[in-house]
Amino acid sequence: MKKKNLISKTFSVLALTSLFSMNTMAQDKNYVSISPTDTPEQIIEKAANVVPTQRQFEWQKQELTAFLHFGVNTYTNREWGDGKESPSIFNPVKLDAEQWVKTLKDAGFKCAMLTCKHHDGFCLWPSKYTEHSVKHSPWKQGGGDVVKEVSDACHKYGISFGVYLSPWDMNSRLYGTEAYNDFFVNQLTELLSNYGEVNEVWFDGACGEGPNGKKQEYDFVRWYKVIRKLQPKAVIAVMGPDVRWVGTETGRGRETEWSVVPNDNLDQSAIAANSQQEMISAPTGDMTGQDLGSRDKIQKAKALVWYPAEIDVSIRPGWFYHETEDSKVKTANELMDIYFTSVGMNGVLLLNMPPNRDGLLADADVNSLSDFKQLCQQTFGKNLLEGAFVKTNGKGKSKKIIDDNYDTYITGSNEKLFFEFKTKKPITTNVISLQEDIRKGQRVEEFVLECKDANGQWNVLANGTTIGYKRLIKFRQVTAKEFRVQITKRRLSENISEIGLYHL
Ligand code: FUL
Repeated sequence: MKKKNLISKTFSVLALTSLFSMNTMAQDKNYVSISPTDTPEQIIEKAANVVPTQRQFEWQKQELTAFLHFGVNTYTNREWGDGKESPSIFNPVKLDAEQWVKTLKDAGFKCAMLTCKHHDGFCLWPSKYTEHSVKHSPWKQGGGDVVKEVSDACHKYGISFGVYLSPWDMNSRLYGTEAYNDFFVNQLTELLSNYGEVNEVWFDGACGEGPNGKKQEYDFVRWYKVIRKLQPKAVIAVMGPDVRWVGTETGRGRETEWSVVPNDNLDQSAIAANSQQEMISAPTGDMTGQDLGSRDKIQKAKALVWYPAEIDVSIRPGWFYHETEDSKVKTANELMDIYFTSVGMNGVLLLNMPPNRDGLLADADVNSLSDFKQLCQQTFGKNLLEGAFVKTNGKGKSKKIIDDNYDTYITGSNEKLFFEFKTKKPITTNVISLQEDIRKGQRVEEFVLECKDANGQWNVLANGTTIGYKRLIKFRQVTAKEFRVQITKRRLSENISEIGLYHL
């Protein structure tokens, strides 16, 4: 069956998803409807043909993105404020947004996202629509604008800028009324009009009002339309249609992470409820929610959508800066583990780096991030397969798979792909990296890495399920000259961009 016939042009299951049709950049579509008459094989083929929008692809390629949690909580030493804080407590006398952004840029981060307004409602920019902002703080005699300083620094250093604007607002009198949606749109419009290009907008699902608290119906679709109009390149994350919250704040994605999931996962109230889970906790081992996009799951779907995972975690136990946590900053090795379980599990890492009361990133955080960068460089600076002789499905020809260029790829057609690598000298390795060209869909379901021992026997070193944009696996260290990677299960002909072996 031809791909074109498989893609419904009349998808309109939810108001939310109708927004996808506003995307004019896409090649193929990032959603598909499932018809009751589709066979199981047709559904798998449909899933394999769902692709990211251009903005989703650009977002995914970043790999490393950062959160900057900063605001009145930095001064009250709390994680959640109450909206009653006096703006007079906000006084970051040494604030240097260039230090924040340069630290991130030097460490390889591609985006900085500022908490422009957290749940306490305090605005880091002089919003016209509230008095609860920097304009009534002593900082720069009320003439300062943190959003401007951070966005200017991002544009100067060439990384993208993201906006966190909390839907829950404990300060606004309007919260709980229909007028709050107008207020919110006004604030969003300020942020998306006055600070240059914005590449991500983050809507948090958290709300601690409780059963007797205020109830606010958020007019999400209206908000999304404002974003699409003012900043068409921005992805809308978490309570939004483009990027999915991975489901924990531990830095761990899923071993099997499908970016194509049933549309049912876009249920906004369910996402909101889940985001109230513990902030930093070890993986529970509970498999609930572990399977989002398996063959079984998608068979029951009404529609499928490209909805990739973002993994948010803080470099410290809390999201905001607390001096008592200076000794609890994650080490470079811990950050590397997180890199493996986020970026290495087909996700984008959103690492929080909270500035302190002076308005600077603390030494402990800066040092740890720079050690992490060094470790990344040492580990991934050079593909140990570089210069190896490569055979694809038994034939020696293309080196596209080890050319360090994501844009060149090899497609498995009738036969599943297998690659054999022979290095000039023995290499010592314990890490594999694999990448699919996701612009053609996510297709690999299982793969295996082997090496040839001294007796000419192939031994399994690692196996995995999904690859997606990137899959990293650490395995027992070996020294050998011959390696083999086989794609053992796939949804449709796979497109492999890169394979690398490394040593950590
Ligand atoms: C949560 C919030 O409640 C936290 O304070 C933090 O902003 C985190 C990223 O999201 O839902």
